[in-house]
Amino acid sequence: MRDNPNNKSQWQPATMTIHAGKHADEHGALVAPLYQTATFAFANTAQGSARFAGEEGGYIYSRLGNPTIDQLEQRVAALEGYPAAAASATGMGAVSAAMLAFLQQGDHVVVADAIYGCSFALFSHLFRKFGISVDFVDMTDPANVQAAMQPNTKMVFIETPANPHLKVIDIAAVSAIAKQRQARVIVDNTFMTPLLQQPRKQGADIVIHSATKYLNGHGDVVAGVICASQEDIELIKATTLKDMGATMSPHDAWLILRGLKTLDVRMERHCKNAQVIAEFLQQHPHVREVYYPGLPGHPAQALLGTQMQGAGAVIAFELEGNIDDARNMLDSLQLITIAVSLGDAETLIQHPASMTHSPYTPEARAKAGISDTLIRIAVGLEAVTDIQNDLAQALERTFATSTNTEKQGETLTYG
Ligand code: 4LM
Repeated sequence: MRDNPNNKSQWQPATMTIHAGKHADEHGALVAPLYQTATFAFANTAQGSARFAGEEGGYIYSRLGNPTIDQLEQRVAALEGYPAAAASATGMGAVSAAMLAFLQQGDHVVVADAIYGCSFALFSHLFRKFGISVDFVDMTDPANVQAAMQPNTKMVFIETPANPHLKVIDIAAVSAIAKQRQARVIVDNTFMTPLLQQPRKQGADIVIHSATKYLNGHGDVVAGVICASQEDIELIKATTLKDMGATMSPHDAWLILRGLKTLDVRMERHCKNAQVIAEFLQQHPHVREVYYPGLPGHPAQALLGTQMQGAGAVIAFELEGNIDDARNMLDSLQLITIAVSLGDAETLIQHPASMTHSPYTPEARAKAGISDTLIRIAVGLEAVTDIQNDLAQALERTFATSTNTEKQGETLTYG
């Protein structure tokens, strides 16, 4: 049997997506075996108690550890450049487990103002319920982070590029501010993947992913991953993950290991397709504004090539007209699927104000610049001309019949 090629940090990322963390298999299986088991048998009581006491290595129960999940954790940790990782049941499981392991009543957290809707709900409702105060600030200006820091600030949470309209935050600048106060910096790297951005290089202490998205890439799993130092991961695994229990299933880990093998080629195609679609939307007469880091003039351009190695494949755009036009445009699509999520082979489109960002109050949405005419498209892997043609026909159909630019349309009030 050849050497276990674990975490060969000199490999290129494309090689790591296929080989990092691979365990040597006694039968020589090419693909990681799926250990679809809840529990592991002990040879005797002495072994069982030694494992529980931490005196002997080995598996106990799949909520505490599983060989298939271990391989995934080691692969993602290697890709992100951290010593360790912990897999979780969902991306939200990763956000909550990674943060609550280090927070307690009376602590304060600084959070970017535009983030995924359920992360907003977690911070603005649940955290507050347990006595953790939160300030949401526009982190595109790091001075706002400096102004929000308090003596009890323990964590700074960044999403970049941010959901839904791709605000880009300078991770190094925000990390430098957080470090002055010994606050941990946590970056949600879901939109970029470790192939396009490795926040550890800019000073992030913890990186989380919704592995539901690009890491898995095939729309058939809901999952998350946390990457950090060995010490931080041990603490997260021993507390919030073990006892709150949002751990990953072995089958999901096995599917993500399979999906990861094509991450490099998928991201290349995703980004190429997205650039074409962003440019198409930008020149369209019924599109008022396009938010995509790959377009000239986007504030992210200064960080492209340094913090970000690519612009990703999520685009947000402001349609002319009102909410009825936005809805009509989505309902006129024939190829593109109306669905939340991103990172799948299928191009997905959604209306943030009434879907992913409906947990925001209308005031918080307005403050974060998430309007009723904002549309988010997660560009997939189809032939780009087919994606573009579908958008073109839906826009044409919407505005050929629209009288809505004259009237107000409904204003969303829920949240
Ligand atoms: C969506 N997003 O936007 P799970 N972090 C980011 C996300 O976009 C998401 C999560 C965490 C969407 C889901 C419906 C930046 C989710 C949460 O869904 O818990 O794996 O990830 O469309």
